[in-house]
Amino acid sequence: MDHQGLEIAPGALWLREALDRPAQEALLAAIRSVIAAAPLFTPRMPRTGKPFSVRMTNCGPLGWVSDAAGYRYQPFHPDTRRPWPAMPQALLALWTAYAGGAPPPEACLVNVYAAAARMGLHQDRDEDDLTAPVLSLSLGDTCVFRIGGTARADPTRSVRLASGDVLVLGGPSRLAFHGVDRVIAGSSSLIDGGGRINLTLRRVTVSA
Ligand code: MD3
Ligand code: FE
Repeated sequence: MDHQGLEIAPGALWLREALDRPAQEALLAAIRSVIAAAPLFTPRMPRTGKPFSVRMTNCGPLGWVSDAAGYRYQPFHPDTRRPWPAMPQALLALWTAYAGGAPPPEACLVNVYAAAARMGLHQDRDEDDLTAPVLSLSLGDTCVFRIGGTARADPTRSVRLASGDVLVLGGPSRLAFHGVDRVIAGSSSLIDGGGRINLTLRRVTVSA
């Protein structure tokens, strides 16, 4: 696991095909077991209750959930009320390789995109520790990912995130606005029936 990466925004490192096909297949199988234990759910916007187009679940000690009551991290699944399953070892290995010595990740969000799903431009700031980077891994169909600056009106650039690509968002990019404009159907053979899965590893709490 050694990769130079391309800096697509200050502190945002794009590691193309950081995982080869066999490693992607192994990780996909691990994520299928996560989903079997912690079924996908549809997050909803706070207040309005409007559903996201992405479905999601989590693994690790904490999971991010969103419903009419608000956004939060919690240690259990919102429907089953059971603890989230453990993070696959392969994800912890990626964190060790690329997160620059940050304390271990506590949450891995699993976002599942059908062909028409997208994610509007947003910032991720629900974590208490905003000094650790976020690490993202893409599986399946390529998407058009957009990243800007720390103000919503800042200029953006887009890159196509393909299966096996890792993004490390540290430094100023940790608070950059970002989103997924669209998924390119038919661009990968990894997932039967198509679609895209994105995994984001996060440190949530400030370690002692
Ligand atoms: C930049 N996920 O889960 S991954 C999210 O493809 C999220 O599912 C997108 O945005 C997805 O919050 C984008 C790349 C990513 C993830 C987290 C970031 C970029 C980020 C946090 C801060 C800045
Ligand atoms: Fe995000």
